[in-house]
Amino acid sequence: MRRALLAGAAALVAAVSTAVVMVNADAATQTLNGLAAAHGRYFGSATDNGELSDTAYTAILGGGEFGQTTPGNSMKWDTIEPTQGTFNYTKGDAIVTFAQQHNLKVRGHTLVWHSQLPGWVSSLPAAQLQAAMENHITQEATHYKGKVFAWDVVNEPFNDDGTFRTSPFYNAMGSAYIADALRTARAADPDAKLYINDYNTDGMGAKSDAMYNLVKSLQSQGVPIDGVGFQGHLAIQYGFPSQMQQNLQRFADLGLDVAITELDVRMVLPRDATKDATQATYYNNVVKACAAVTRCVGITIWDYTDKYSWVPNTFSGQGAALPWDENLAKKPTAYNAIVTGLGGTVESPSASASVSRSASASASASVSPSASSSPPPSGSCTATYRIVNQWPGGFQGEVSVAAPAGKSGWTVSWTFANGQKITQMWSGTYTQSGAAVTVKNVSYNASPPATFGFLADWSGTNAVPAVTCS
Ligand code: 9MR
Repeated sequence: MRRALLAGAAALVAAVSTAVVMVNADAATQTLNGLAAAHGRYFGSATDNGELSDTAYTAILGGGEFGQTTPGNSMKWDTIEPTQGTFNYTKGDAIVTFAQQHNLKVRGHTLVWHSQLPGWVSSLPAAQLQAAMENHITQEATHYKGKVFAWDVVNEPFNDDGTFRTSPFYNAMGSAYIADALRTARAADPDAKLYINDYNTDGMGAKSDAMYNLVKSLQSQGVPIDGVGFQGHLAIQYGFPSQMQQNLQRFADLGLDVAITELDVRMVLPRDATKDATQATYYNNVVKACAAVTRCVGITIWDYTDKYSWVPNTFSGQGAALPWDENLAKKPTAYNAIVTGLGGTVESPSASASVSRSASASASASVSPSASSSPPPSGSCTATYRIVNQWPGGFQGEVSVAAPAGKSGWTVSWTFANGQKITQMWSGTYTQSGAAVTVKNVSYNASPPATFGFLADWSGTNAVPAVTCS
């Protein structure tokens, strides 16, 4: 894989610099799923029932680019069991039928989730919740036995700070509902891979630490769990998740499959070439992170076209998150970044102006950032501090460190102006003396680029400090 990537990157650089037509025998037949399948993985897209009557849309969904699909809504509790004991599989079955006709494997999504729950579940007395949950799982997983290869058994069990999210299930059973759900799903469909799935767990951080600890604890109790899903709902304005590959790897090292289950990369509208190029590097980096982890079994984008993206309905003024635009046209930047991330090659830059632009974006994504035109002096480094998330009393921060190739070992320092106090750090070791903070690398990220993250307390004001790096 690494050889193929290096070869691809070298070929791309050659094509860009010489503007010679790069002949690629596979270009005509290369698909995202074909490239993924060459490494034993799938590349898929979510879909939904309303879209299946859009023939231009289904021509692409079922036309070979994808090898897997996930129903975006049609297997959720409110659709399947809208009133207690009455099951309606019509919508989920329609997706399965389409998938079977077009050679798409189906991930089942999702059996137990706090959202899209019918009112009757939330109104049940706590004492009846466990039986209702077990019945829902047993009925639905039995219905789809042999038709889905994996289930998101439990979806989004955590808050962003890593505490358990309250839900009717948590309120009635505590976190034990998770083990019970997994055991019930295993009994109903012993062949399906059983996953827990969440968002904002893509990189190292408090929330992914919580998922890691949960999974280890489930394993130590003998609870059936086969995989962890990382949704991958990213936004270019919030930065790329910290140490994504290492994060996926630590879960894989527990003997689990991992999967990118709902990938999209949104931006503040309108689109422009710079935002598209940044988005392309995000797609490229996610795909490369998965490709580098042997047990990363596949990648699903959360629908393939902006025409049917959930983003604009949820985040006002944001969108353009997917590799196909709202007219079902491929965006060369994002699409080619996925292709190169999967080890494929892109068309010659002379083929079209837009492909040329995307080729350079993909090339820079695949080539070491130390190739930057004005590198800082040897031995120096730069650090960028950002607030990832903030809530009353607490915040999550992240600092990325960049340096010319060859630097080994770094120290980042700053002085808080408003009494902030670090409480936890990952991918760095810190000392805080009053307002002064000093952070040094850990063994595995001594050579930049590196990123570390932390949780801290704050009150009143939470200014971004000036940061130095040496
Ligand atoms: O894509 C889904 C969208 O159509 C629904 O309106 C929304 C309702 O919550 O759910 C979307 O899918 C979510 C998925 O089931 C779980 N992770 C987050 C996804 C985006 O909200």
